[in-house]
Amino acid sequence: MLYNYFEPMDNYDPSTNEYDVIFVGGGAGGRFGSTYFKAMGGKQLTIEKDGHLGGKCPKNACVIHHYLFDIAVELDLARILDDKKWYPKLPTGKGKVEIVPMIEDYLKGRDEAYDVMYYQSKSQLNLEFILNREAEIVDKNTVIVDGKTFKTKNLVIGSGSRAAIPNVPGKDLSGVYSYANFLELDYEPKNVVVVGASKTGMPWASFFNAVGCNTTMIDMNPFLTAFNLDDEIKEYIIDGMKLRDMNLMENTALSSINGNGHVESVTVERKDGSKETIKADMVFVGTGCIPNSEIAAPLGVEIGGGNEIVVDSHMKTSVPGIYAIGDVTGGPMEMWKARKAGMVASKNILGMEADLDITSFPDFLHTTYEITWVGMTEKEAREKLEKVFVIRMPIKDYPGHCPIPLAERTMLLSHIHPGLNGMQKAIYDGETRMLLGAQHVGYGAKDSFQYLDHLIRKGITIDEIANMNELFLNPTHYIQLSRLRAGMKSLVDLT
Ligand code: KPC
Repeated sequence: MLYNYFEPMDNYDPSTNEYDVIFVGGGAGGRFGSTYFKAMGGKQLTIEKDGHLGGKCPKNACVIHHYLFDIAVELDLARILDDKKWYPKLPTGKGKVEIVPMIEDYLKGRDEAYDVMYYQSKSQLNLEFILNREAEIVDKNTVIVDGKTFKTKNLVIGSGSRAAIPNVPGKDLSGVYSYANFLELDYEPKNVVVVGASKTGMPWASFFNAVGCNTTMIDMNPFLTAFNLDDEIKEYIIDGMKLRDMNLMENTALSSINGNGHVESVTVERKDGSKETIKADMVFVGTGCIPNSEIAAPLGVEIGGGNEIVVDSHMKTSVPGIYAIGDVTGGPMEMWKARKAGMVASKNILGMEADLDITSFPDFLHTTYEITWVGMTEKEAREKLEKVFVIRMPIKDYPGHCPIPLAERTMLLSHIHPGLNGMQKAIYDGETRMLLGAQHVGYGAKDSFQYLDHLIRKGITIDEIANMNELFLNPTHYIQLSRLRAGMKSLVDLT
């Protein structure tokens, strides 16, 4: 290891009289903003209160989320094929697999990720930074760290967000977790209630179920309301969770968490007022995040109703010279937004006008499937446009079991358990022939959705997609399915 992240770590030139910009927060926004600023020739300093760069992504958010997803996918296949083919029999009953050793492995890997962040930031990107100490913001041009004063022309706040825990009785009992303290888990839960069918709640619930916990997931709204997916895709996702024996309760609110010291049960209330108490030794809360704007409030910047720092598309706050980026500016609390916001703030500070557009973006969600989407749903397209053309797999009215879609990771399911091998569709404007949107449930498509987002913005047509060079078999079947219809002047659905 290159450094000890429990110790203060500095990498700055103490002779600097004044910086062009100080970034408060060395998470994704601060690190990418700083890097862009430096690359454009500006002088930056990044101050991070944690002992590492990269923020919550490597600490307790994106990376652990994907780590648990990967394990859930492996275990999902092992459960589907338990004691069949060449799969061994899982431990008794539902086959509880221990979580704590997984966390131990994760923490070892995390140290190395921190180390890479440090090495890259210092040795490759030549960033100036201070780690493991709080920044005391005096005014927009003055920041104090450990009694030392740093002067700056501009300030960028990237102080992130924290887990929002519902204010219900029992919220402070031991056994109540969110992403933020999950890595402190030191026992093996058996009965887990996940609160919030969110981007965090869904994968964590799927993970708990896959390791063999009796898992209940509740949400006060109908499931997946917040996600821009067609109903048939939502049904496929939820049916997949039910098939795997999860207890799913939508339109159900958390009333209280009960126990004496430790969680023993959870009381929930349905929309019709009926209540139910569910046995639980763990509650996992996935009900969103609150921006950490408190650090900026004394500066007089406008704070919104969700505790976020209000910014314009240039990442400017209401106070000239103060910018804010990432989660602290509110939703969407996404990696692309944090990093791009850092870049946009840096450009604007250096006089190159740039805007952050958050109106549309590709998105994803995990259960034991990877779910990705971009652009318009079929429903939205049909409401807005005269002629809509859709391609879809599996084939809706196929009389037998449809083994397609099939590609890496679903080959076995396609052949042994057709129906579990995913669902996908793409939506075109039948008039202009332009791609409007796409949705995918399966594996391995997430990467391509980043590029699909870009291609949709560029106005890619079915004819151009039909002319692409596919790598067959492929997780998204969009190229070949589009080509099957692209010869038609007037497109006819292939669903
Ligand atoms: C994958 C990994 O460990 C890095 S987490 C990314 C943090 S940053 O690059 O600052 O957005």
